[in-house]
Amino acid sequence: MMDQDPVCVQKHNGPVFAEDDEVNSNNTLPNVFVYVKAGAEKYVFAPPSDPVTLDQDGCMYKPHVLGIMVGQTLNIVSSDPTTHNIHPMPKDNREWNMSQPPGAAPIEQKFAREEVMIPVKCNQHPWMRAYIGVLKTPFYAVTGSDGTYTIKGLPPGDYTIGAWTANGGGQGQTQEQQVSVGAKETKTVDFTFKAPS
Ligand SMILES: [Cu+2]
Repeated sequence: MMDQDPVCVQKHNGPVFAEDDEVNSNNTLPNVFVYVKAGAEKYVFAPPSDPVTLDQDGCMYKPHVLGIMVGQTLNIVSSDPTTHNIHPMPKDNREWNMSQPPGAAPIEQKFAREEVMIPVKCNQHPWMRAYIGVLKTPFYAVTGSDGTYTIKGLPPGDYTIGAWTANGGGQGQTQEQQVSVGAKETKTVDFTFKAPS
């Protein structure tokens, strides 16, 4: 229900559904954050100079789930003619909230520590949610509309792969699996989540 802000309603032609419990047409999940949870600590990576963009469009965060590296710039923009108030709610990073009126400059922020996941809300629109995974390595991905993900460039070794989804009746779910990767080897790691009861 977006009725409290007519500007938000205007951008949608029909009903809008909660993104957290979305399921793909092939019964897989989008917006699962998959990442190397352990095993890559000995490698040091500089954050990319390219920012990660978080847009607010139709009073929804796009993307709904994103990964970013420690020290990489998060570039927050708005495509809406209404005021948003972006409010990440971390446990291990600094908490802040900033208003962004229509036409305001992008907001640039960085995260100093690893954290999976940081929920983001909007203090103006209670339905708005995004989730940010912050890592020291570039080894993460978010599943798309076919439920797949790809993590490339992992050096040979033994790793713990973590997976997080908001799907789960408001609680979210996490899983992990072990995998060994050899040189130039490709491995498949599938996760199966339960439907919320
Ligand atoms: Cu908002």
